Amino acid sequence: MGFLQGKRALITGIASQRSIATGIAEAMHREGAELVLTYQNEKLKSRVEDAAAEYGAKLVLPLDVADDGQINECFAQLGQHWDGLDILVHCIAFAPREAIEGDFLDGITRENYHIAHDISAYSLAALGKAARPLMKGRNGAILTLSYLGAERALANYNTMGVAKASLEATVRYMAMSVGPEGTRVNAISAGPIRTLAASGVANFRKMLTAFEAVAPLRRAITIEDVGNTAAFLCSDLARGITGEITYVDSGYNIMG
Ligand code: 0WD
Repeated sequence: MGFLQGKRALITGIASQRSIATGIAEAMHREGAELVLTYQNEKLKSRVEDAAAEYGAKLVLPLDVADDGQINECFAQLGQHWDGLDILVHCIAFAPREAIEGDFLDGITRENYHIAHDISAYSLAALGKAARPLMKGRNGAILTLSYLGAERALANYNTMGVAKASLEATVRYMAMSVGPEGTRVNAISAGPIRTLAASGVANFRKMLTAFEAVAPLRRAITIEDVGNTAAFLCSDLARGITGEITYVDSGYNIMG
């Protein structure tokens, strides 16, 4: 029997087979969780439906986190499908291209800053707030994905780094908010993985090569690595862990 047997999980952020959310769906399904998946737009719908078929998810819902109406509708529909939710996985980030390349100040505008924070950080709080009534009192877990650029100034990551710092602080404040109801909130700070989102970051390939040379484990991270840690963090095995940022990065962050 898997260690997520009987758990119900909503997983956002599947955009391709390479998405980190795909690795998380795979691991959670393997450990016995029932899944519902969301897709951002019509273009991604059929891919997410394929993933749903693979992981036995009986419901697939549209969810663009820029739209409050869609957030409300998503949880209304989820509430009709399930009478409670145990796991919420947030695998969503976006920043306009010019805000994630070159000189930080050259690429930043009020609009870019706003979009990056709205989609990449505020959305975690928005989903957590909408999910709260369904998650209350079930020893549930919320999980999001961050990156080292939240705490170090890394070339090109720029505005997304600022948004990830906000996301990590949001994890801590949410943990304080829903902890008394038995819900935990954590983040995984993943090493670089070649996904659609990563291809938007300038010089990603060069960064990956440098990462493999320096990281203690001398290898890149896979979506399976992140998926397995996500499954653990959202399970009762991790019931003492909340408000934490867990590094799944071959140890890269410990290096000077
Ligand atoms: O190296 C990496 N790939 C790392 C990614 C290292 C550390 C962290 N992360 C984070 C990302 O910042 C993100 O928060 O992991 C999370 C998942 O990213 P991913 O798996 O690397 O990327 P991808 O497969 O592209 O999924 C991200 C998805 C979007 O895909 P695209 O590429 O089409 O933008 O986030 C979703 C979308 O499906 N997304 C949204 N979903 C709902 N509403 C929205 C939105 N407005 N915007 C983006």
